[in-house]
Amino acid sequence: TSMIHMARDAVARDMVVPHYQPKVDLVTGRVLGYEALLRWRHPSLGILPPASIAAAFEDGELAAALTGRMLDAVTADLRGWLDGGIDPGRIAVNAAAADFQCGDFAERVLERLARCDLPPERLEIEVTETVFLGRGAHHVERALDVFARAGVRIALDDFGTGYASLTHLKQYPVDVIKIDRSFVSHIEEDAGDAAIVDAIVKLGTSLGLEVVAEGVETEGQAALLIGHGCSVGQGFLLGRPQPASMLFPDMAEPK
Ligand code: G
Ligand code: G
Ligand code: NA
Ligand code: MN
Repeated sequence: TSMIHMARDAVARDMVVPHYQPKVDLVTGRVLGYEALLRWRHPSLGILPPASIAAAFEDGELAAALTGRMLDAVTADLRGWLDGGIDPGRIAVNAAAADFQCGDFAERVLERLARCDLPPERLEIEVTETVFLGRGAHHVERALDVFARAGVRIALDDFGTGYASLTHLKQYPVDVIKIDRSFVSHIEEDAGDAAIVDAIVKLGTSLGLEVVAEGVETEGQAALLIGHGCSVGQGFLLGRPQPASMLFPDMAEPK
């Protein structure tokens, strides 16, 4: 498809850039880290969201190439920040189901970190439950164990929208669950959504996990989340995804 061609082009011509969205302590306002979100810098159309190349994430080779580009960019940015005396906290990168097909995804990631002399604790890998269903599913358990032993944290993204989530929490070394935006958006007016958020927070907390609310857009939502015991959030209220150069404007852009 033309989308696949566009994605190949983006990879080949190095037009993949991360935008960083802060993860914030809802009580103190402190930034705890950032999620790197893929953006495609199109030569004439400008900055495009990942939906514009969504099909690429279904293609094993391309998806892995896109994640590789993201990891290269993120490790370079992180190295630059640390060298410049800036502590951006922990950086999360999204992995697709296809990333696990190669069987040595975790080793490849750790190698990239080592090459930039970055501690694995600086990185978080976000996966959705689709990784447990994709073609690389049989590699996922070992990969997550390799990450866990190295100190890379694992976040379960879009939590609550998949299936068999509870088994996954028990079976895999998950550190963080991210409550899907669809539950958070209506927490103020929908008692059902509020009950689901409350249950996820209780579940995560009692399992010793960090619980992050996605898509926090209003002060009212933030206040309710704190009331439900969820003290970490991400969303437009707290900060929009921004290019590296705009995160720490006092610092020269890392080369
Ligand atoms: O802003 P947003 O449009 O970035 O993201 C849309 C979707 O794309 C989200 O579900 C997000 O998790 C996913 N996504 C963003 N960046 C990446 C990436 O680098 N790799 C993968 N696999 N998914 C990403
Ligand atoms: O699936 P994932 O959680 O990685 O999706 C991240 C996506 O959500 C990105 O497209 C990002 O731009 C978007 N996003 C982040 N914060 C908000 C928000 O507060 N509201 C909405 N509608 N989208 C958000
Ligand atoms: Na994500
Ligand atoms: Mn999500």
